[in-house]
Amino acid sequence: MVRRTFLVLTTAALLIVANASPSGAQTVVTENGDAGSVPATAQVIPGEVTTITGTLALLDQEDLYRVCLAPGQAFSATTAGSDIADTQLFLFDATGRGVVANDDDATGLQSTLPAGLELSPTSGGIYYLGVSSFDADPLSSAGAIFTGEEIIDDVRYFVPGPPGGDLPVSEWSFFGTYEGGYQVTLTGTTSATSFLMRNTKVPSRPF
Ligand SMILES: [Ca+2]
Ligand SMILES: [Ca+2]
Ligand SMILES: [Ca+2]
Repeated sequence: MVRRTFLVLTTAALLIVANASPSGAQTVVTENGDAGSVPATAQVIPGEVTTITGTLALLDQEDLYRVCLAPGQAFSATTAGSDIADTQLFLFDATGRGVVANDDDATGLQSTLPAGLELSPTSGGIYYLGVSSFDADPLSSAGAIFTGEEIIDDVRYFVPGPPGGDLPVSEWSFFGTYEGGYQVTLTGTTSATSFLMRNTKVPSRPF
């Protein structure tokens, strides 16, 4: 009986592990309450994610998610198909400093950071993805972060610039005027645990 119980538990555990990182499967993460506005309060997504769903409102103008990106530029994110009428997307590095952002993509008021975008990071690891209601923008202690602009394929992307671009996001401007649900569709994320295991050198032990 004890042995059978152990076998059942072991099988269940293996199934849970097998289902934890289904390769190529759709992995939907739902906003847990209200995702925070700065890295310390961001909602942590430890595994691969292909869709994030959440809401933005008058007193909830931006949501930040901590994700792990795979190396290369497979990362993409888009709010296409969201109920909320006008979004913005922001990518920050592990320190909370701005990397790249988009307000309106090629098709309208939703936001897209496409795969292979030359402004996207090539290094994998921890990043923060922010979605906001237009026109709530991230600020550092020195001011606005995304003040630089680059036009690629007729789409305007934002990059960090003065006065606040050298410092991490610490608050947001209070100008988000749209409310509603959003869905962010992503590619190029990975499990933070497996990424760290692959990229952490284990010191060899002397015999
Ligand atoms: Ca929210
Ligand atoms: Ca929020
Ligand atoms: Ca927009």
